[in-house]
Amino acid sequence: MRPLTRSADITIESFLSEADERSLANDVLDGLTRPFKEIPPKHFYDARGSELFERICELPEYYPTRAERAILLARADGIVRRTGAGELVELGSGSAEKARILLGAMARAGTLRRYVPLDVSESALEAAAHELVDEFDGLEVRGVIGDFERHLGHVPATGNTPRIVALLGGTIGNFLPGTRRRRLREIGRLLGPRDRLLLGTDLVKDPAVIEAAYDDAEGVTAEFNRNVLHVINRELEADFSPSGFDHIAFFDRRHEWVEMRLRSQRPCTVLVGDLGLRVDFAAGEELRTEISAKFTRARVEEDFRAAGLTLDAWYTDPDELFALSLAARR
Ligand code: AVJ
Repeated sequence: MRPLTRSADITIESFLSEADERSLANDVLDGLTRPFKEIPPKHFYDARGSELFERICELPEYYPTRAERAILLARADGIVRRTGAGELVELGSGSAEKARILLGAMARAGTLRRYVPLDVSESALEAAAHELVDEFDGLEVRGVIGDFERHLGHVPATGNTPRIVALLGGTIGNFLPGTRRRRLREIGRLLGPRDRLLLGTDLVKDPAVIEAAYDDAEGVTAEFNRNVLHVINRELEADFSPSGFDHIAFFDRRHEWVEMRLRSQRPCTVLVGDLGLRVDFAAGEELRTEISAKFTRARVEEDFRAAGLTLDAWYTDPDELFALSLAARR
């Protein structure tokens, strides 16, 4: 643990270690030596990947960010009234744009006390913390630099003020069903009896709408997808040729999730220098880079139930593109 910033209102601590830097190496070693190659989506997000993702959020085809924001704007006051929350714990806080809406509602209700962002990006967390303490009088920020798959134990315990633990943006959809329920159960352990989980989930809809959101006309998502190859090249001394891979995105109706893949145009051999690994791709062979699950209310309720949680409130936008759920520990 390394205290990075300490001012009157801001404390930021890092829990990233050498073990975490091995995470990409381990995932590449496991994922590229399987019969069906796969790299987990968390490795998209270096500085360039995060920038590309921000651009995706503004694309006309990519509806989830706007839909979720519309729900938050319409419902934040109601959510705060219903929960009495004065603390927000946000898992994967990024630029804290959504937090601002919830913190604003807490300020209006007169309950606002503390914001606990958890994110892997130190720079994003620092910047957000300073902006928010300037904006909200008396706000305390307790930042945790880490990964919510590994560092939930460093989130401070719940106190006297009811809190909202938020996992927004549809991030939960990146996990396969079993892992998803495990993550939800772990997150549930952060909840006291009066606390609530606020979960953002993209909803099942016309596959054409979903597929367009993951294969935009401008090609930003394609570049975002290929970015994982740039990350592997740089971090592990690999020699992928990103332009030799086509961007694939399709809605799997049976599993109700979007898959993104990278398809090798030609047979090729990739060397991953740091791992002493040689990986062969056949012509047309695909590497899975992301699943993004789409939900129905029933599916969310089943996942909560299996994770020791229970649905308390369900909010959607008028077009039912996206949903926010409040859940309590059972
Ligand atoms: C950040 C995981 C919610 O799944 O929609 C956007 C990532 N991938 N376009 C999503 C993403 C392709 C996004 N999440």
